[in-house]
Amino acid sequence: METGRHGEVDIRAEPAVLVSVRLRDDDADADASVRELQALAETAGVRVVGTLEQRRAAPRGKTYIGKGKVEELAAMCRELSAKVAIFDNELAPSQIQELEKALAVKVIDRSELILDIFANRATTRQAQLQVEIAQLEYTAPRLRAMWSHLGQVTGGAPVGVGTRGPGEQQLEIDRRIVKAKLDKLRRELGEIEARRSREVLQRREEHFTAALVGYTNAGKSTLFNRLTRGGAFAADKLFATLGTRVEQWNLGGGNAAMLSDTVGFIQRLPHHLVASFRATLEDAIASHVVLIVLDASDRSALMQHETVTEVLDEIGASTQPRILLLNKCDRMRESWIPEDGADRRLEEWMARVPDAVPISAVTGQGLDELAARVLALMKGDTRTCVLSLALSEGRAVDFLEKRVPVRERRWTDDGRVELTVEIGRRQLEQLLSGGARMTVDGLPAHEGLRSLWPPPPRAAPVRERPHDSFAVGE
Ligand SMILES: Nc1nc2c(ncn2[C@@H]2O[C@H](COP(=O)(O)OP(=O)(O)OP(=O)(O)O)[C@@H](O)[C@H]2O)c(=O)[nH]1
Ligand SMILES: [Mg+2]
Repeated sequence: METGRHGEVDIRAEPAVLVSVRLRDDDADADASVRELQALAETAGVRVVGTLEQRRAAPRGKTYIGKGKVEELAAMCRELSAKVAIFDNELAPSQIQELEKALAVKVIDRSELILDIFANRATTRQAQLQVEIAQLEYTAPRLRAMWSHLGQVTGGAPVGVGTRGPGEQQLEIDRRIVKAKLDKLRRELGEIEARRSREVLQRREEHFTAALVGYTNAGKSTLFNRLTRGGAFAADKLFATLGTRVEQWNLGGGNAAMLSDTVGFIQRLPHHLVASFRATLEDAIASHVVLIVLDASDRSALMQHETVTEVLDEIGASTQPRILLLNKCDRMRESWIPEDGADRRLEEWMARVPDAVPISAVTGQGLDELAARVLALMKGDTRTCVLSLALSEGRAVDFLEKRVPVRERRWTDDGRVELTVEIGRRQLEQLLSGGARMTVDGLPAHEGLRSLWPPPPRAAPVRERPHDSFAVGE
């Protein structure tokens, strides 16, 4: 079925002009935005033949850009034989209609471009469904504009409030078809998500989980492949990764965490996509620690960092510790030197976020420190205590011998072993939640745990948050 994307555009086939309107006099941001639109267009396979920029205090209602600019753009499209104009700004359906009429080319906006990239990249069923739902939701409101437009060009009955021309009837039919299709897709996606959700929670129960998150192209998949046995697709493209991958990450000393790699973020992500991809980000939301991968060599690193922390807060990944990784340290020098010639970017980041870790996923710089930091978080606060276990608790004894410094061993006559260990809180909790039976300093295990790490005198008031069930018990 034709979903009414105001006439399907194969944006890869036709030469395109990029249009960027700067609403504020904020050059740094606007430059980054134009560069990003360019990168998005390249990723989508668009052949860009020209770029038009305009400064405006506010968008002009009917066509977004001013009348003179519309004429200039029309002339530019004619001269360059462009068939598509891609706007960096979000356009209303009626603005697209007006612009297409005036320019005689296809007009799409940034959201639609991103949706197009996602649609071409989605390989898992979950990602495909997410994209399809977002596209239907995004284009459904445009149906009215499309049909009223059609009414005019075909000379059909005028379509306005209170009239029911042929376009209006068709619109109703299309709406119903779209709604039925959306219901069906949402049901299928719901089933996949429920299954994934169970997996995520189970993984969290059984392992210490770390999630790589960050702006698109920051180097998450490259880092993931370096830290684990790999398998993630990494490329110099925006949105190379659209699904989630999880692999074991050896932290040293027999300790391992489960590491996840996922879809990257971008500023002004179409909000339908955020909603659709929330489930893909579930690993990050539920993880014990969030590792923010930042391309510190990128000129827009500040904006990218802001975007990432905003999205993390928005999706509810705000209870666990975050570690900022200043990636691509190896190419700081070659990437860009500030005007005064002195590159102090790393120092500035370290001043801003003192516990950030400079790394390079390519050369391996800083990755030992990263593992040590995550291991420390995984162990939690350590204490020395005596654990007494029945010899039949083979798995637990094995865990302790492999992962925890054991200071003393004593076998008692009643078939038990007493181990004096230096153990982290999380490790002890993990043993107990795995069903190990033991005493801690002669006390029943949970009582012993509480006496080693007494709860704070009065619990802080619990704030209502949708994801409190995932809160980390560090
Ligand atoms: N020089 C250098 N390049 C890097 C480093 N890390 C990643 N890259 C390059 O950056 C590009 C993007 O890497 P990816 O790992 O695909 O990035 P990503 O964050 O997974 O991107 P998305 O999946 O699109 O969100 C690739 O060309 C990598 O080779 C690094 O530490 N140094
Ligand atoms: Mg990736």
